[in-house]
Amino acid sequence: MSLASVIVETKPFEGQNAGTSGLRKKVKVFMEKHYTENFIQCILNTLGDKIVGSTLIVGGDGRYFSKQAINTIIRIASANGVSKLIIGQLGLLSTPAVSNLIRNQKVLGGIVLTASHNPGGIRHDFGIKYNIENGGPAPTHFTNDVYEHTKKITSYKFTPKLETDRLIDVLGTNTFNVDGRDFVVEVIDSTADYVKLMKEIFDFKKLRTLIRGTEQRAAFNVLIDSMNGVTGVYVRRIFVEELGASPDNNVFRIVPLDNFGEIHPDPNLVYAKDLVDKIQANPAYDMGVAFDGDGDRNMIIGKNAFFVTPSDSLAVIANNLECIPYFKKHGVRGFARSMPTAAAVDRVAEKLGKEMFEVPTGWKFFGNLMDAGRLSLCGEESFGTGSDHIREKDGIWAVLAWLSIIEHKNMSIEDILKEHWNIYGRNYFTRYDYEEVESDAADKMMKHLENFIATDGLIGKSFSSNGKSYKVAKMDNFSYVDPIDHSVTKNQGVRVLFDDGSRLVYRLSGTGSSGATIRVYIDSYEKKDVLSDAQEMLKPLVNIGLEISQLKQFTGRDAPTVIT
Ligand code: VG1
Ligand code: CO
Repeated sequence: MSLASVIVETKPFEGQNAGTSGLRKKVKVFMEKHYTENFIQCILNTLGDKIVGSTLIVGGDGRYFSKQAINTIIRIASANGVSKLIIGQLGLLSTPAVSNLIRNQKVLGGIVLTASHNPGGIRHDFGIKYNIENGGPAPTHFTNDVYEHTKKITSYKFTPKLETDRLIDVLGTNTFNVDGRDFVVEVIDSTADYVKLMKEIFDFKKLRTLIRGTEQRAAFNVLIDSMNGVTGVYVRRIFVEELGASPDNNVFRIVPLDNFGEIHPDPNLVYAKDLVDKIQANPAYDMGVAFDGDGDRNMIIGKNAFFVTPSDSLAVIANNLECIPYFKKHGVRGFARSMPTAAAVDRVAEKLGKEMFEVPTGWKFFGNLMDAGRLSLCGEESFGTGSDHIREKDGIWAVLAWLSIIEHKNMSIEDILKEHWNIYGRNYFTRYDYEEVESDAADKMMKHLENFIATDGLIGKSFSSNGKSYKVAKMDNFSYVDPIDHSVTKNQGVRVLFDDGSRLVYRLSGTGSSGATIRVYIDSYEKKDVLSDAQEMLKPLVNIGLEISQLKQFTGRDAPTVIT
């Protein structure tokens, strides 16, 4: 039977513009009549003629409203002439798995249904992100085009009679006829392709020996926390089934829940406190790991919850790539980090004679460099690490990379870090987040800072706190020229650069769904004194950062919501 599509009249909604990583709003906003439909149609409108006969990947972290959104996508895509949708079973695909599928199935792109580390459930956040042919997040010019479409949309195409009920629950291929054309929905195993990729990159045999132990070497005891997010299904397949980890003692919260069990699925010391407590309480654990909702972020801690900053994690991986088979085979090109990320990896790049890039916050800025063959490994201070095996950051990849290094070096995480600092010195780093600040107050604070830039007001000025003094050498608002397509991205964060190389960065988050989140990044390099407590070490700079920005005065906040 052929199904007929219809044209549904609609009106534009305000504010359908992507932030750092897709459109993120409260679930109740996505539930408004036509809201989700409009946005999906506008993605397809932006793709234009390419959409007819195309294949798209669809999946996400399984958060509340995913199923409804997938049903909408099926009905709108079919009506617009898309030939095929490849959907993860139950709608589950981690963000890295989507990136991989787009690449290995050689399709036009993918729609990722996630608000990542933002909380989920009916009262919380939902998100939609489009990834392009290379598997990476759509670049700014694309998301700007989508936004322009959302401002003038008058109708969308829809196939109302296409029966989607339970369609994504069962593996298999379903063929429909819409307006006389075949339209296929293929429901695939969420993990198969991704597991295959990981097996090509890493030596699973060695890693299994590490996890299980041998007669000569005790088992390396990990505790992996999926925080009730989508990585649970991958953790079970990879760590339990392939690498022999114990389902009872080595993994927890590995069943994806649509509200993440009402926790904030953000792997940092505050929101992954359960993991930190468990590792602290049980010294038998050698490593603790947590992921975010959609599986692109990772946090690594060692025995007794020894914390590895993501900036250091990146540098250590960069310094040890030779123990990962993928890099032996493909060679190592350049390295990159987002601007607020501490420069630990820069020192490794210098020593190894690799190109080093500093890009704005957000993974979309790494894609061009990877496609041009200039970038192998990159990361962000926000718990994102990844390589050119795909075009998204990849939490599970990062953990397998760490395990490969540990297997190779036969050292504890803490000792690996200490060895690294002894060679390279240490970038002490901390980030203060002030979440859900009143937008107006946050804007005023940023204006106040920009005013210093405009007037050169701070250059040459010294600030002191707790007996330490810092002199401002330079101040700017970071802007980036893409070395490949020469596009310019401005206003990516106010930087105060001191003459000893220490640094303060201020920016507003682009992933929140209400109010504003102010992020203050504090970074200071020490050549010799590498074993101090980071918070103690950075206290003076933090105080100076608060003084310069007058954050308390503008926002009324005495303390940050999260310190990393
Ligand atoms: C945050 C992080 C950024 C990351 C982005 C998406 O953005 O700071 O480094 O790329 O989240 O990560 P912002 O604009 O809120 O600072 V995810 O795992 O939320 O897709
Ligand atoms: Co994420």
